[in-house]
Amino acid sequence: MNLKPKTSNPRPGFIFDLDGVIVDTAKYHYLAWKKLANELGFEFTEEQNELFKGVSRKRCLEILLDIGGITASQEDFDRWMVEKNEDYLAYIENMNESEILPDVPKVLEYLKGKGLPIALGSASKNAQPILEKVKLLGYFDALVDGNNVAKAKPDPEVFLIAAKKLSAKPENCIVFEDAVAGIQAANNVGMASIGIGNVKILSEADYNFNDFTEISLDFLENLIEKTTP
Ligand code: B16
Ligand code: MG
Repeated sequence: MNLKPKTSNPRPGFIFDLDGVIVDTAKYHYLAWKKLANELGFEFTEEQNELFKGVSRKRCLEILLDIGGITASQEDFDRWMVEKNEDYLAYIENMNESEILPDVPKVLEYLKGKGLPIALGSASKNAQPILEKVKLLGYFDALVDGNNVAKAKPDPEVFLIAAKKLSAKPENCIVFEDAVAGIQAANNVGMASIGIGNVKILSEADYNFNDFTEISLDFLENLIEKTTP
């Protein structure tokens, strides 16, 4: 009998960013930062808020203070970090499933149905309670968020930890991101990058979609074959 050794394709790993990909929490981050800016005596526009996408809370405050031309003591800095987060938590307190971005559950359901591993790769320290509020936590095999990483995107640390937790090789991972820094982080380690949002801003991504309604199941099927040949 000719017994050939069994070979199997490597498993793809799917990694989702949170804010701007799964839920539109950017508007709540904006309101909380704007409130702080106004209290400190200056304006903060939605356009400036674009700079804050995918960026850690600490870095956001540094940018905000630069915009306002404010030099803060360590004590003030720490107090404003807490204040912003408390305001943000108040905004998201009543979040529910209605705030999931369109067709995200369709994609998660499809991947789950195929038994493919899914991770979260987010800069937010509030990721888990948000996933609980919108009732999507059960789809995720691993959560990697702002509490688990030392280096911010575009450093790939968050996605590399996620790949490891999914037992997937980086080159077999597929990342959904709405921030340029996140796309760069995925590209830096050879992960397939899918930009969700404005193609002009996310032109470095391997694939671009305005949102998940544009992502067909055929596209995902082909992508899985390409990523795990
Ligand atoms: P938190 P993501 C990021 O989440 C947001 O895009 C960014 O605006 C925010 O400052 C950062 O999380 C930290 O959030 O204050 O909740 O820890 O897009 O990487 O999922
Ligand atoms: Mg994001």
